[in-house]
Amino acid sequence: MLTLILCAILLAPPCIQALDLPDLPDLPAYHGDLAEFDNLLHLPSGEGPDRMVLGDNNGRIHIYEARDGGSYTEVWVSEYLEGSVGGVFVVDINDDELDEIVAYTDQGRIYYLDIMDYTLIWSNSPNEYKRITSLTIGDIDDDEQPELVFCADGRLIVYDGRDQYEQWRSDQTDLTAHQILIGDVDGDGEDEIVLNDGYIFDARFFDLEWQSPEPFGERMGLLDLDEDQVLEVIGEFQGRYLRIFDIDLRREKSLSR
Ligand SMILES: [Ca+2]
Ligand SMILES: [Ca+2]
Ligand SMILES: [Ca+2]
Ligand SMILES: [Ca+2]
Repeated sequence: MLTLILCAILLAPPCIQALDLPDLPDLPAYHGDLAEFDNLLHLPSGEGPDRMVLGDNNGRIHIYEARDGGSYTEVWVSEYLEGSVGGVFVVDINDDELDEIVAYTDQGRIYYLDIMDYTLIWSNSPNEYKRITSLTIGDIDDDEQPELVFCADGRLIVYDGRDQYEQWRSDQTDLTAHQILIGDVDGDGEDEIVLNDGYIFDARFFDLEWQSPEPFGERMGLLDLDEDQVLEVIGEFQGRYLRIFDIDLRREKSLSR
């Protein structure tokens, strides 16, 4: 019996892995989970050794290549990018069927880099935004290219990824989210933009659907935990404590029986 229970536990799908995390080296748990970092990503594997992109606090992007024995070595470093790097992405941002490296900084700069030779393809103008607190990328409308969705200077901004212009900006000027997710969190078949500071916007028409009286945590994930085919927001507070929010019911889920 005990063996059966142990097998069931071992074979149970690990829930957290269901969140869309990049594949990073399989290190022992005490090395920390690098896949959780916004500023460290594997580049798609090609012919050569495994490569990683890392954005640092001092405004530089680094490329590391795998060497024997599980080590990595730096093979390229960028010029200074204005501000601390807030996040890096690998995505076909300009709809030419080739992935780019996309990075943003806390001082309002966005950069596209070539994924093979790391040359700068595009950056926004230095004075367009003073501060970006969070940025994500997703295709939220009918055109085929992805949009950059970010909080800049207190507003939520939707920015065309290929043609690089502001498609929309919120009337709200007090938005300072540090994480943004895109997903259908109320089961109506349309995506919402979820800000960790408690705002839910319709991703298509940008109506403010709900302003939660409290934030959803410093870090969030989306998962359906109650089989109603609606994703819940799982919010992490102080780096560990979890609370679960039913956005369709506009309340924190009660987990007590
Ligand atoms: Ca591209
Ligand atoms: Ca689009
Ligand atoms: Ca929805
Ligand atoms: Ca659910």
